[in-house]
Amino acid sequence: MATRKKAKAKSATKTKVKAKSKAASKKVVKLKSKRPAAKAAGNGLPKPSSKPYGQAGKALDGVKILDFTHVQSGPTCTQLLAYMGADCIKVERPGVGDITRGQLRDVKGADSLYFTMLNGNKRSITIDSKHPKSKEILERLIKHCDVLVENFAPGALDRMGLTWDYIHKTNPRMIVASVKGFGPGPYEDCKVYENVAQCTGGAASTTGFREGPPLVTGAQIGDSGTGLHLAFGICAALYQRNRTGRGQKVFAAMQDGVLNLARVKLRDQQRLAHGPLTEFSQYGEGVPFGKAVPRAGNDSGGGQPGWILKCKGWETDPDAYIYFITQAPVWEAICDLIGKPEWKTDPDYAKPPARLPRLKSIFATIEEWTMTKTKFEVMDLCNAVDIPVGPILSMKEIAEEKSLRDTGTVVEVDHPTRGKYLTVGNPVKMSDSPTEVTRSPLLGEHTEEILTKVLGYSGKEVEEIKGSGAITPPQKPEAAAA
Ligand code: CAO
Repeated sequence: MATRKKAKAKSATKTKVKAKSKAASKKVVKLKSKRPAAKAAGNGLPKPSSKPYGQAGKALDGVKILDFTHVQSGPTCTQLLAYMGADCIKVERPGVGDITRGQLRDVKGADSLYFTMLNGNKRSITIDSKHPKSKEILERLIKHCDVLVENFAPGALDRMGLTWDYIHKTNPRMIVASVKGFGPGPYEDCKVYENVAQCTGGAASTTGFREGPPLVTGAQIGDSGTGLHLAFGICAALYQRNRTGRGQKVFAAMQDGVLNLARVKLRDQQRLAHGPLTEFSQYGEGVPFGKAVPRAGNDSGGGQPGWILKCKGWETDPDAYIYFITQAPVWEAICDLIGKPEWKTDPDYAKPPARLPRLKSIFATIEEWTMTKTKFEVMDLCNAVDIPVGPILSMKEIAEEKSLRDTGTVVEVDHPTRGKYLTVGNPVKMSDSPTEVTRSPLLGEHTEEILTKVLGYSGKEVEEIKGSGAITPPQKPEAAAA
């Protein structure tokens, strides 16, 4: 019975579809003469732009971000979106601003590099979000923007009155994107900084040398890494909104972000159940494995063994080292280059499994060769025969590297109070959405511009708002008395 019902319904639908498609095909024929081909193709996309690449606007042109971020994780996310063309309106506390403006200051009276390098391409408005008058300003901002991004401590946004229910009611199209330290669970209410995330996301326990304590890494995988994850989620939510018409919550926990980047270590944890991790030098040294993935020093995390080796000058230059990968397909080239041609046929060295128990002595032999050359000479000689190696580049060398300047990965920006500084441009290059990096805003630099040009307040209203104290720093007691 049910099957027959289904069949009936199916045939009814078929008839409807047929009728519809008949009507539609009639319509298409009618439109064909008037409409461009892309429309007629029915893929929903506009006709391909005839403008040259790079001159058809930016990827996120028209996207408006209400940026409630501070410190590093959130600002990384919104800076990337701004690099892609989004209009990023950063809300800061009057007189104070993002705490990083004053942290690790190198130039007296100027915003720190910590702040300037994470807040380029944005506009700054100061609003005391807890002031009664600010409710109306924030409401206008919420109605105007597409995405609210925040990385306050858990509960802080709600305490400002900006709950999901309120935001969603005010602007159902608004995407609300948050970074927090942890997802739901025992630690969900905790404040979290970079290294807390590295330690709880599996990075620290697997970084460092076996004999030493856990180590954090210099790359900000907890902060910038999670900002990057959040930016990805926001772009996907914007895309989905094109179909659904509604916003959604986008949430990235720093612990999850770090774990995602440490995924190969969770892989190794499961492999441990089936025997020792043979690519770890610990295996060759005969040191038994414990219950959890150990720290692997400079062992390669993949299937091609590698290690960091000294190069000429290592006695005085802390960065005169190179990462050397004994990639199996180029093993014979390695043997020739380091003067060990006999290893090509020696059964103890010729095949990768035979090499695994003796990696330590193999790398010691290769190091005897690398120590006779500078890291750049090793790089040139190895790459000439397709051996993958990586010189340890210091931050000084990276800052001065011409090719990174040429590609816009390292950019020099001018700033009114601190002068010229270097920042990292967009690490993602897009052929039709070029990035122009602009300096970070001064605190509240765009407050009036945003109130009048974006939110439509009159000059008189702006003066009233100023007088209310909603966008100005609270008066010091002495000043108030004077
Ligand atoms: N007007 C008025 N008040 C404002 C304001 C504004 N424009 N902007 C922020 N505030 C208030 C907040 O409302 C909050 O007040 P309450 O706690 O009284 O409600 C207060 O400033 C402090 O916010 P916070 O708790 O987020 O800041 P913190 O310095 O104490 O903590 C941090 C910083 C990073 C630990 C915390 O924000 C956090 O855990 N964030 C989530 C995880 C994260 O992103 N960590 C990465 C940080 S980068 O290393």
